[in-house]
Amino acid sequence: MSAATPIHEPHKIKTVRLVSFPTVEERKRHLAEAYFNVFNLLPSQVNFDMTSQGTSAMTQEQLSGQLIGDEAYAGARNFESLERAVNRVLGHTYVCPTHNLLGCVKLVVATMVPAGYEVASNARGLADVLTPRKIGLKHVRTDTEQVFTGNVDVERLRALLALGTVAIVDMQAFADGIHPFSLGNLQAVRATADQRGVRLVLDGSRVIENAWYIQRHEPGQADRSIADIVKQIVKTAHVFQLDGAQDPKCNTGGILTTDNPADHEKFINEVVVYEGLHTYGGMSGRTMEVLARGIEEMCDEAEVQWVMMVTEQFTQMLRAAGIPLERGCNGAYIEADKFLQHVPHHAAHALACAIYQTSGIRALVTGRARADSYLPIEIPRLAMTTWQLGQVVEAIANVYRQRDRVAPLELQTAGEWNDQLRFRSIFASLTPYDFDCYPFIVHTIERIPVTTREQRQRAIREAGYNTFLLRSADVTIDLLTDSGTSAMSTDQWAAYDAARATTANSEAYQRFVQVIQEVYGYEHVIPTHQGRAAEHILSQTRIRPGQLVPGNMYFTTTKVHQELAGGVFVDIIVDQAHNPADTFPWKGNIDMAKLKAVVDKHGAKNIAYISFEHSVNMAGGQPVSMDNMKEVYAYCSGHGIPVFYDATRAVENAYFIQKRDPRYHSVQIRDILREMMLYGDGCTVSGKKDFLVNMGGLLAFKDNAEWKREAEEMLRVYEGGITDGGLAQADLAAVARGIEEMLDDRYIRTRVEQAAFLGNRLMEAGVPIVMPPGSHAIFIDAKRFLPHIDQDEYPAQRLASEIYIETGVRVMERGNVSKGRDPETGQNYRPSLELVRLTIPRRVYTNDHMRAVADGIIRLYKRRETIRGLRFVYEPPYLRFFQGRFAPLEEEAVPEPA
Ligand code: P61
Repeated sequence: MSAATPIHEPHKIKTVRLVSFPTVEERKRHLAEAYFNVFNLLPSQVNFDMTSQGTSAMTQEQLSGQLIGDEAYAGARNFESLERAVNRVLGHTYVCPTHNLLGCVKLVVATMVPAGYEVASNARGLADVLTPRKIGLKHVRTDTEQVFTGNVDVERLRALLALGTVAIVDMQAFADGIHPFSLGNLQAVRATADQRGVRLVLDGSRVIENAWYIQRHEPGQADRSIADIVKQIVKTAHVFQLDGAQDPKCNTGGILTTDNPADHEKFINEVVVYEGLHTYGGMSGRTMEVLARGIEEMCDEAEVQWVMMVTEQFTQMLRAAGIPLERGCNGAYIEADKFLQHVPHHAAHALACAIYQTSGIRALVTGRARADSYLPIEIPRLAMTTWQLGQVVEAIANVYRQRDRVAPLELQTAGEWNDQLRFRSIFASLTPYDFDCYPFIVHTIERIPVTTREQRQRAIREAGYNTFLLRSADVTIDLLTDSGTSAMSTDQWAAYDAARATTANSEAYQRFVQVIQEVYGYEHVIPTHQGRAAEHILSQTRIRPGQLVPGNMYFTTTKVHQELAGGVFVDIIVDQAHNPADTFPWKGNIDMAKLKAVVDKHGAKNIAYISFEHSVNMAGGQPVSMDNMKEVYAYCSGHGIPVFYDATRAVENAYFIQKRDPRYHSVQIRDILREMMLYGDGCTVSGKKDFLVNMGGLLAFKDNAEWKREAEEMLRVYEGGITDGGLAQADLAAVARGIEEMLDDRYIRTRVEQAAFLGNRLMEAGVPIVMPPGSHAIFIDAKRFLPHIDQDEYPAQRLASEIYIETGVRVMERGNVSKGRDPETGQNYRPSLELVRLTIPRRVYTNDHMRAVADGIIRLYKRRETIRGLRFVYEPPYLRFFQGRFAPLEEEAVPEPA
């Protein structure tokens, strides 16, 4: 099992939760209002909440369980799911549900610890709940172990049990978050307990992490799976208890399991007193379902390996920065008194305040106010990327460098528990740390398939060497398109769920219109189900047969609709756009000379409109400059020619203006976009890109009511109602919310810079890509990657399929196959750009995924001479790239089976 270190998450992001980044001034205010106890801060005041209980990202399957709770008081189906999961994964027969881990402790104490008896345990933290119950805790952890520091000193335990005052032996997996036990020690404890007829009760809330340590460090365990080790751990205990908010990644809930019917009967008789009924135990049906699915999934080998690697790296990085700590199962436990040697009291609280003040991170001291001063920096499971965690490390190192300046806290209100403490303090002058990372945490994930080379070879052959025909179930990282593939946010989902369905007017429609009016400055807004629907209506209403439609390079669907309306597309993009190696920063620009030449030759009245695309897709995601938009608009207005934008990726274009045009460096994206749209008369948008939704589009006009009226006439016939355009109201609501989110400067920067990250890695290894890296995609220049393959042997098509075979990554051909044949000559167009597009979905993949993509392509590049071309075996007449099938040239031509 001790497989190679994972190189990327074995999942992609399905939904995100947005993070706010309060300013230093806001943080100081919040901290003062919180009495310098970060417990009192609200989640909205915190950027990263470094706690792992109930904060994990779930799988989409787990989340969907939330909707099928049957909420029956007795005999709920969800309880049956829970029983099945426990039987299968943990191996115990009987399950008693509880509202959470405290519920478990309550039942165990009530049924197994008579008054006057004690509990022996390897966890000190248990005292927090035993002391108030007047139950003594005998600490039996050994202090001689190096790795398995949670092991019990078996001799000491035996002696203790001989006294006859210990009611149960309690073992915690990863005791107090820091101390794992070994399987050998667990078995020895069980044997010792059996000799005395005492129950071994195991708190396995972090059983996964403990199992990983056993797999990694205990002799003879390396070849076993986590699932196998977990089951053995559980079966070694008489009673197993599990906090639903830990390893099963639920937000609450708990279970007590056993193979002993008599123990189980005691539990379920107590459960009605304290928790609920034996078939729900204080959990809602949905919680039981989410918990059941969490248990089913929690031993996934790839996921466990990934999570534990991330945790180890995180701890190592902090240690490398000199920070005194213990590595924990779920993060790093900083030794605050060593960190802040000049702070005599409440060092962990003082450190928590300093970290929040400088960076907005919350690290929390929980439980009873004790003498030890650990400040745990826990990683919420699967919710943060390694990029974010790396910055958390930097933020803490930033405090460490100026630790002598951290202000002590003066106790104002004392208390037994950490949450009760209130302090007075001053704000030390500390240099803040600014995050530059994704402004969201992961809310749910979707696991991604892992395939072998043989499986991929078979899959691509079955798909006729066309990546459009691959099943997504065979794809590990899907870079086919950024269209409709975004991860929605929880706010978008909330808007989606709240929208009321109707075929008439609605709040969702009104909000949609209002947002577009505000953000784009266009008065007339028409929803469509996606981009090509808007293109259809615009082309049909605004082109007279025979008219020209000059544009900055074609897009497939746009051009098709212009031609179906009788228009003739004319490419007037700057020459640089056709040269992949040219590094001109505005390769999306319209060439004014070409524009004027068309107008001079054909006359303004023979021009339908200018089709002006932002962040030009086919050119490699290349932006248009603000000056070019102004110039085109000024010229066209003077000649009575309308300018219609394809604003599908306008926000990404706005980011390039902010980055590359010094006059806009400190202008917000929202304002840049608004100015861009001023230099147009209307636009079409495929909402499946910038808008961060999976479906939607629109057509809008700045002020021409007659154009709107004509468009709505068509809309009713081809698309749907004028207040929905064929979309569900819920989709419109998600779009309206997505438009707000796309304008976050921090988001759009990380979005576009992710493409640059991928591009730079490829470039450094010599892989020829379209320069400069585009906004939404990296385009590989197949002509230079495979110079030995003639364009009529479809080098980009072959390269796309080879990338899939090598890496499991799906990409898209954009070259000779996409461009098609000249209807006059029947010959391939052989366009100057013969490209493969690696398109990055929004908020879905991390930089770790991108690194893996680049490394795979670099491997392929090193053996590029071995790659040959393709021939068509099936060629459709229109948009042949979607359905066409190919065969490798190196294989004999055999007739296709009928
Ligand atoms: C894409 F292979 N783009 O990039 P609809 N304008 C622009 C687009 O990028 C765009 C549309 C209009 C896709 C999907 C796609 O040959 C293909 O919402 C600049 O898809 O109708 C779509 O918007 C059309 C991929 C479309 C293709 C056509 O992946």
